[in-house]
Amino acid sequence: MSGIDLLAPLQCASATYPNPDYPIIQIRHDLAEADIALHGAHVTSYRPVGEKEVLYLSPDALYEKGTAIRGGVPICWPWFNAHPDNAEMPAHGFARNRFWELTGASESNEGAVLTFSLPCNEQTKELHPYDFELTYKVAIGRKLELRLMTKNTSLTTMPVGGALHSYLAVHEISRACVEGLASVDYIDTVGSESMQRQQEELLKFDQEIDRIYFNTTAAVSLETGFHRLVVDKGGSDSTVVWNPWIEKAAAMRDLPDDGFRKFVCIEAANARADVRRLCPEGVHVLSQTISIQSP
Ligand code: TA6
Repeated sequence: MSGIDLLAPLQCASATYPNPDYPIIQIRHDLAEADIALHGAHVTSYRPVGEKEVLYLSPDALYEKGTAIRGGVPICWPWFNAHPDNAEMPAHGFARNRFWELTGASESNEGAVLTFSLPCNEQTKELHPYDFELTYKVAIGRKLELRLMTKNTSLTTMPVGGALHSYLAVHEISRACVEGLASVDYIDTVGSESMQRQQEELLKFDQEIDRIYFNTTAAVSLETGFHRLVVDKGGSDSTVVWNPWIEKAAAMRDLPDDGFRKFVCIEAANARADVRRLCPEGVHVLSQTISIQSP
């Protein structure tokens, strides 16, 4: 039985939210199930029918206006990580910290498609002094397809950075492995000094990993211990891979101390030199497609 239950109350481990002011959209389709919080247009769960959950969602995630949900797919926009000029600004921009509008929902034999929009207003202009149209299309089926479309409706050129910051569930971090970045140069941002290095064949996890791979448009694969995921992208020449490891995880109030063992973030990004500059009426689409590789 298929269905899109719009604006269902949130049920989560840390609290039960009968609060209609924090709605979750629940998609139950013959091919896949997913949950999307209106806050941040935040996909918090995606599971093809007959498969295990693809996304990691922290059991300690906070569901409150202004705070990004820890896990799922946070939308980092219109900048990645720290604001380039003003350290007072929220990390990863403001799209993930406010309520979006649901502007479309449809379903077919292939799955369900939902469209969201983030209004441009005086509050956003205080953070990002431009007029824009920001639309997010989420297609749920045998794949999870995410498309973030930015249109510059200002009269001046607008910088657009960010990432689709996907938390991918793994059985045990020490057995997770990323393929597809061999020989790609990256910026290692762990520690006080960023270093440029080159990736060896496989990326495995035995320490904090916080890397911006640049000049790469390649799809990558992740061996999760549950399944092998293929993570493809568009509109991005930089891929970010992150795991906070022990110390950083212990310092995060919305992540269990051992939560780092259960996810790898693989992000389609426009980071550092890959920030786009949109002329008036220009459009940029950042996309990511996540699928389970069939055996
Ligand atoms: O994507 C990697 C990263 O930029 C890390 O440096 C870390 O800050 C992570 O994002 C999570 O950021 P958040 O603001 O969600 O805690």
